[in-house]
Amino acid sequence: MVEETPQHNAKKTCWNCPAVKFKGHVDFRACGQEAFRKAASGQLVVECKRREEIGYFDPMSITYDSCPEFQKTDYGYLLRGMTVMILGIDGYLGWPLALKLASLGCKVTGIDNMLRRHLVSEIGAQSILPIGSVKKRIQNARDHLGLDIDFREMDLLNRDEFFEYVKEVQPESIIQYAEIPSAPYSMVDVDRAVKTINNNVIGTLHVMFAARDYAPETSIIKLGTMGEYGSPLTGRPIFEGLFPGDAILQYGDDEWSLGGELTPRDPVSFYHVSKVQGTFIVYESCKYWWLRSYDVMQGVVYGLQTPELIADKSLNTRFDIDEKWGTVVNRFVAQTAIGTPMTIYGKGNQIRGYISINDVMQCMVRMIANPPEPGQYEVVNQVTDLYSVRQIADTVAHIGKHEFGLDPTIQRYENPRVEAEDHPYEVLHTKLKDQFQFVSESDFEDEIRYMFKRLLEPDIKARIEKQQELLIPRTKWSGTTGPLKVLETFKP
Ligand code: USQ
Repeated sequence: MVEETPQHNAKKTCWNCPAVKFKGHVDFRACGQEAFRKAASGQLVVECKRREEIGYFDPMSITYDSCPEFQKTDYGYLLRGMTVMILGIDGYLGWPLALKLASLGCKVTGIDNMLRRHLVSEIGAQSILPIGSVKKRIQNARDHLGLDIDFREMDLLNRDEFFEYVKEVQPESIIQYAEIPSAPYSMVDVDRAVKTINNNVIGTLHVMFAARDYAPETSIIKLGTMGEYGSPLTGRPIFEGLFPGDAILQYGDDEWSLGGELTPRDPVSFYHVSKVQGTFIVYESCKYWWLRSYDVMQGVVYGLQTPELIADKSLNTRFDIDEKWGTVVNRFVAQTAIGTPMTIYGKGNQIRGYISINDVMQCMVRMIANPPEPGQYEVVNQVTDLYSVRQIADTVAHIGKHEFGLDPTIQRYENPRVEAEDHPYEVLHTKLKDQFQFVSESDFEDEIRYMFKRLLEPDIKARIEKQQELLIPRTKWSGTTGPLKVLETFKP
């Protein structure tokens, strides 16, 4: 008989479970979390919010695989009917995550202030996959997948309303997706830089204070970005947020341990600066208030399919391809689909970490299923592959030409951004695999094929053509907006 590999969180205990009430606050900083956990074993008692009948018990005495409140899923043991709050539920990632979690039996509730729709339409663009109102999307999820999703139109910046909501819902997990995600948008002018920083930073502060006061056991998953780290020119590795225990700083004749300290950040736009600020807010809140969080350094996301999204076209997630709101892989496929050139900025040797939307969903569910310990702040680098911009253009061109009969062109522009164009990029991203049993289910080329298939549907292609002008880069990091010099045009 083949022995089944135990699931990543099978032996986690009530110590990690957000359904447990910890009585009183204990300052774990005095002794370190690990030491505290050991010392607390057998001495600390808790209550279960879901199974009040068992009274007080040792949190280390019940494991997930032995608790009837947990169900076994493909993503690990998951609290039955877990209450998950998604902030920014109407977005590119928020919507598919809502569908995925609801289909796993979670109670999904979310807010959105419709800012993304508004900002995209402000520049004359729109999602090129048609999406209905949130009310309609929720109805479609009910009709096609039998799912119930709770939605409130609310601005995370409206503090009183948001605090009331957290108090009422008592989320077991909060997903912070309610951020303005565009680097170019944040660089247009002072208004947009301020709006980005204000929205993202104050929003995250609200999340942490709401958790402290109304849901202290909740597990918070905060979306950061790989762009927080920049691309260190020395080629030193990009660790997962914190230096590993054996990292050493050597200076002069002395050596110091760096273990556990936040690694350097070198953000590449004011949007990325807002994410670095978010990192410090979450890191400090976990330390001060015993909150728990995964800070997810996500690479550039691409693609448009998850099993739930493709169940029916009315369940599409939004898909932007204009110069401000579209990301590079999605843009290149859209540009090639309508016969306009792929716009490489500068040399195209810039390397970034990438991940498909389907893999993002898998990672998120695994992290939701396996919450951090009280007081634990952990960073996870959420990428699967590294590519240069030129490699992406070549792959899109190859598939477009040989499998879809298209005529791909590349146009290199003077780089509107301030970023290194030739740089080493040594990213460590082992936690997803080692701690959450994540295995990628996506193939880069297959995702591009699927995107071509959808974007070449006549009605979708027509929607891209309508915003053709908006595909051309115009936003410069210098603060001016206008046409950029074309350096080279060629057929790959
Ligand atoms: N690029 C081009 N041509 C284009 C668009 C982009 O050459 O038409 C280049 C950029 O110069 C950059 C790379 O492609 O070197 C990635 O750019 P992007 O616009 O796809 O992504 P970025 O601005 O870095 O931001 C996106 C998301 C953001 C997320 C981030 C992850 O918009 O929300 O945080 O990816 S990361 O890049 O790892 O920081």
